[in-house]
Amino acid sequence: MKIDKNSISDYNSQYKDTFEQEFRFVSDSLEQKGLNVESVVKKISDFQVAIPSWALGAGGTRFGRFSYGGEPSSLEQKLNDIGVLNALTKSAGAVSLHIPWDIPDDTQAIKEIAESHGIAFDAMNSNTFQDQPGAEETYKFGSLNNTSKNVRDYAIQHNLDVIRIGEELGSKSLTVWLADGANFPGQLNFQNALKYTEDSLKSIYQYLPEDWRMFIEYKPYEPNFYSTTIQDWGTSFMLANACGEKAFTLVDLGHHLPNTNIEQIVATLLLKGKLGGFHFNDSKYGDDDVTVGSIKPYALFLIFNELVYGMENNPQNPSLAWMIDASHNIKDPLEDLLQSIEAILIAYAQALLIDQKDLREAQLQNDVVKCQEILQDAYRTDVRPLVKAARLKANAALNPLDAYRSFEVRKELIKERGNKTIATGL
Ligand code: LRH
Ligand code: MN
Repeated sequence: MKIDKNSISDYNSQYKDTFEQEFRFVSDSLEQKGLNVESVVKKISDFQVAIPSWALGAGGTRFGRFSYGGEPSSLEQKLNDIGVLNALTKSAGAVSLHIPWDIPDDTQAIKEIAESHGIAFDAMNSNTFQDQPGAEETYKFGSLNNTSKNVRDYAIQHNLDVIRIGEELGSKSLTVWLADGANFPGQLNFQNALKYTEDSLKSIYQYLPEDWRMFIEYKPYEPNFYSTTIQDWGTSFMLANACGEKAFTLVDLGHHLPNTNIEQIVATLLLKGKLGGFHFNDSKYGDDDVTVGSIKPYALFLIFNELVYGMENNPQNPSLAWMIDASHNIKDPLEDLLQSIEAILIAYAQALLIDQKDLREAQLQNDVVKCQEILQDAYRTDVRPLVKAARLKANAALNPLDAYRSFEVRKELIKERGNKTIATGL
């Protein structure tokens, strides 16, 4: 299933007039406030978020999985599905692969397919949280933190294999997330577990190509329910510093205990030049991995406020890796991803409307009320016409989700692939 430019412009033609009215209304009021609308629209259209290769099929939980029909059953088909997302949004110009779920059979062919859809290869993800058939070692009691040197070496070697595959594809970064931890008090010597993890990460870091980065992803719990060795941003930050200047902390929005102030963590990591990137999703309780902006859109906006500030004031922090990490238990995976992309672009656009100079002055005067008014004025602005303008500029669909439905993409995919295909991943 491929969506060509003409279908997109035909589709847009029916919405052009309404869009122009909406856009003129919001851009006039923003220009009156002295905002450069054109530069905001440019920043939105330049924003590319990587699609997780493990979230193109129906996700599931231990209580069940409801298949979705037309799911991609190969890496080629996954790239074609991301191609559909990118044709509709022109914001999904990258994929983040998970190994071994997505080992390319023919690297050259995979690169050509990706290129044909304008998709780059973002961070590679290693997997030392599952045993593969015929595996020489088991990760049941951990991987990089395991008391067995054989298991640690086995896990280190896997990460080196992932880097090698990534190099062939043109990726420039490795994400390491470890399920390592314990389910019961007394099960683990915390200090040894952390020392083994640090030494193992350093071993992987030594093999990191010169122009690569390593992202260390933290998580408080699951699948271990008493302790996780890399449980929070502080531990990841400490390990990234121990490894070196090419190692950074990766913030998965779902990996925080309830009511954690994530925007403050983001500000701290930016100041220290150690923020590598994001796994965007949303959650109400745990690592729910639901649609971005579906539960706490204001929290996402506050995070983007820190990111916009950081991108203007923290040259010490390199450019960030933007990735989605979600699981689709009941929604059409592609519709869910389109909603997540929309939520990310809206939060970014709202944050770009914040008058950072005004905010700084109000903060210096401790005018607490004015500080909140400045933030909420931006948050309460309907920026959707700006996001649409960015799409039109990139020949994408004005309303990607509506276009997806009017092109009957899922129906086409089921016709092509049938109802029984199952995508690798979560
Ligand atoms: C762990 C995680 C990690 C991935 C996995 C698919 O919860 O967020 O980023 O490896 O999900
Ligand atoms: Mn993640």
